[in-house]
Amino acid sequence: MTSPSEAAAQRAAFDEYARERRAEVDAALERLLPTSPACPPLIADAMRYTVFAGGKRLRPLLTLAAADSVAADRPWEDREALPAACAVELIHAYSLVHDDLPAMDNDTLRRGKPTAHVVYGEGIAILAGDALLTEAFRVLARGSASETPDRRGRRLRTLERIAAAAGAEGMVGGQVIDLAATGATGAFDEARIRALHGRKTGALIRAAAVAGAIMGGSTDATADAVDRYAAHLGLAFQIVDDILDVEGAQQQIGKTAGKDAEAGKTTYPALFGVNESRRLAARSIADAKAELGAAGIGGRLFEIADWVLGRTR
Ligand code: GRG
Repeated sequence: MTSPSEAAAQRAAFDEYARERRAEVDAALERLLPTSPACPPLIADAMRYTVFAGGKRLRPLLTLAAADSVAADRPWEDREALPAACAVELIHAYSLVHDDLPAMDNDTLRRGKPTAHVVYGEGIAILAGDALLTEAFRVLARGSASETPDRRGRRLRTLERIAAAAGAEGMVGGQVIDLAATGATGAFDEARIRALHGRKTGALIRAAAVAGAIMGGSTDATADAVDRYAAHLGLAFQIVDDILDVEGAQQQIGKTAGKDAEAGKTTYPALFGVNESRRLAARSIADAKAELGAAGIGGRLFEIADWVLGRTR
């Protein structure tokens, strides 16, 4: 049994770990995002506006924590997952910019700030999303003269996995299902909501974690266990997101609250109520941790699971 003081110390250590990894990611993103005069200053600004708007950095944290977990005996300098961590965050940023557009969710507020198309206009917001997505694959494609064949192979597997998660078989496919279903209240049962979320939110979360495992040098069996962990985690993340949309004060979640209900979207709280949704999220988190336990994977992925369940924004 963990005592309350031990639990507090563990939480503080995790907070410190997350802070350090976020700083690593932020510094790397700052380095790799294009600047003027290599590109027009307007697009450089619009890309940075979204990337540095205060996101939680869940996906890159997952990438780095998965790499840490499978390569715990190697020093941080040896870790090779940072480009993949940045790539998933760039893809995430693109997806939010495009999701907020008038043609999609038509949202004017995200992370407590006006959305990119409100600030830069629709045309530049579309192009900023395009450029963020493209830049992600540039980062993943970049090798080095000293790269070993093993690392090149892992990098290409990572690139392929992230591309599959972002495209028509993953996030884009999920967004298509979501667009088609908007307004069709009652059309979704739990299996269909799960399938929707599995693509729209889950695919990139899974790819983020698996990318870390691959770049950390894990075996296929360990990467598969990380994948199963992240599938449960992604579902819990989405259920919590749905609950926050019902319960969260706009100020706290930083986006327009109650949008799901207004748009007639079928969500977990709409299907099951808030209390049962909370129970389902907790069950998914327990399932996620069980996958790690069964595969003998330690490290920060456990604490990320707790953080996802307890998050308030
Ligand atoms: C436009 C192809 C395309 C896809 C968009 C991800 C997505 C698909 C839409 C976002 C809509 C949404 C609110 C989904 C719910 C879960 C989610 C992805 C929330 C936002 O992710 P966070 O909370 O964002 O990790 P932060 O702000 O922390 O980076």
